[in-house]
Amino acid sequence: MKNFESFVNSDMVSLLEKGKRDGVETVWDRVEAMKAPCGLGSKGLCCRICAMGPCRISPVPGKGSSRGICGATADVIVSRNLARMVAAGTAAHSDHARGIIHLLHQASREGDYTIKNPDKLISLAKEWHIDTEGKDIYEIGHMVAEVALENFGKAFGEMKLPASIPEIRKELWRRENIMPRAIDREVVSIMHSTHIGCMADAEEMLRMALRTSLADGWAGSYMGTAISDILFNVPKATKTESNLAVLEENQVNIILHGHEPSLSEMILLAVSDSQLVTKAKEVGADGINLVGMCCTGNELSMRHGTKNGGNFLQQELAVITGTVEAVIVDVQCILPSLAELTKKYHTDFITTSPTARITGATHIEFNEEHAYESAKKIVLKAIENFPNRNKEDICIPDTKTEFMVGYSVEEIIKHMDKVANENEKGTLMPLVNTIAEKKIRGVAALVGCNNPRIKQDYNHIKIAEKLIENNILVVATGCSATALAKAGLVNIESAKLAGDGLRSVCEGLNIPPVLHMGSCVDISRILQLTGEVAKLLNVDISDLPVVGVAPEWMSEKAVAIGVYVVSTGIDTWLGVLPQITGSEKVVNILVNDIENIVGAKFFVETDPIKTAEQIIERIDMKRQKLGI
Ligand code: XCC
Ligand code: SF4
Repeated sequence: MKNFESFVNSDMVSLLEKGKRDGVETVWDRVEAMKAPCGLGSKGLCCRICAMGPCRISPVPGKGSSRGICGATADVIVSRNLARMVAAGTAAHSDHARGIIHLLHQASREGDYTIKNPDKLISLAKEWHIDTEGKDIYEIGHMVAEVALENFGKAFGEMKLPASIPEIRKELWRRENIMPRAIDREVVSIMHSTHIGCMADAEEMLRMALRTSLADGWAGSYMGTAISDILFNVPKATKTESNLAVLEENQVNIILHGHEPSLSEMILLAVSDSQLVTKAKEVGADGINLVGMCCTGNELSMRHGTKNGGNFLQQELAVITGTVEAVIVDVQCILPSLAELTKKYHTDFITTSPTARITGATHIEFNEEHAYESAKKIVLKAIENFPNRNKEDICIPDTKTEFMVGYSVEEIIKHMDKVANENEKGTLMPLVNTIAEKKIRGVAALVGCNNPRIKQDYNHIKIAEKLIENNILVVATGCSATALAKAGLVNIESAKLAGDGLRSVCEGLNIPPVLHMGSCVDISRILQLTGEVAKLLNVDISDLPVVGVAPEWMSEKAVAIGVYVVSTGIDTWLGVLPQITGSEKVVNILVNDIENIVGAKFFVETDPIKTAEQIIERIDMKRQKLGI
């Protein structure tokens, strides 16, 4: 490996050099060892769903096989493969939500999990026509949880969707037969239809994918966020720091990585347990330093201002610093390589969820019935590991960045209330006005992962810089939000990098030009924002000057997200080519024809500057159509 700066920011180079010296392997070594990706797989042309195969379709017409052994064409195979990615992504987000809903179901006044935001609970109960009159808040919580759980396996009709969806959008979904029925049912439908000998029509296959993805965005993710807010509170704007320099030389460093707030909220409590803090001092540390990573990092910083160590591609680098006593993980986006890597250092690698057990890790199952006790046990293990640190061989980079976080829709409204007219208080109308006055030209949602095939964070940063310079407000979640936070774009001072209009809005409201709206499940906050704005204007979401961008995506969850964002009526840019180019038909549906179905489409563009230019053009076109 030669030029480290071609795949990470300069502040991470020292860690890659240390890794090299330590003789350990990282994701970038494996990218190199993998050489060029499989040509057929990249195009989506490989099918292995039955034992007559695996079958591969030749990408060159007239050369090799044009059909699988069952007769499936390239269109069929590519569309099936894509639909299965959507089903997997939907399953991941929604199963996360199911876990949170179970917590609400078990929440009690005396228990480890309590209801921190009764107002949000009551408003959700009212929205779902649950009778709250004279009932105890925990009884209401129990009932809301039961109704929420029905959304997974509802036997008949449509599922319960949020009030923030404009009626006109729901009519469109019904008309196009993509109105979701129940989360589990949609996932199962895709698994059934992609079985050998079922769906062999690319367009209908994709329609099922659209329907499933909507169950993810507007139900799985949406409920996950709402009920997390009910249990752990609605995020408020707060300042914190990002990047690996938040690791502390003289403290027990714990990296908490994964997705579900059920674990992270308890670990957060445990690290301030006085007995454990005393214990940390006994082993020679100054204290316990909890550092979030990936979406768990986002969940923690959103609600508590916990420091964020970084995004997806920094999990191995964190270990290489030599200062991490434990990497504690639950589910999703955890590199299994951590098992090997942590063995080369003193770091304990602790898995906690039966959903993601990893050979070579220490498994301490997190027991939600005795959550606090479980969390303390896990933290204690980290503390006991502190004396094993090799103090002679550590490397903590020095760059860390302050950023603002916590912009739930509720918090955005609160900020705007300070300047709103009396009759517009408590609404998103001030945002609508700034868009109508062209101070804000449009809104871009930057979301999704890092992908080691792209220089870490590069696309996220370039696109965001260009957009805010052109008065486009950026709202960000997931690893994208962390990338932008590290780059210094998510603080109040960065308003000076924005165009005049956006800058004046940011200064007036005291907000950054890039609003950190949370984890990937929290993209539902962005859905809520767009739905409510569309309702205020009495238009469809597809009429708004709003776009989605996933500049460095890699996961199946990101595929489900991209598809539900487009199905919601929001044009979406992908910076990484999806594995679909083996079917001209599938490509054509996604970048063209789908617009006739849902009023939005995909754009694939790997160049960040061109991406931003296309977005600006498209936003201007939407404005023109709206007559603003
Ligand atoms: Fe995972 Fe959510 Fe992607 Fe980051 S952005 S790599 S999915 S942690 Ni969700
Ligand atoms: Fe081959 Fe058809 Fe079986 Fe796929 S389903 S592996 S294309 S025979």
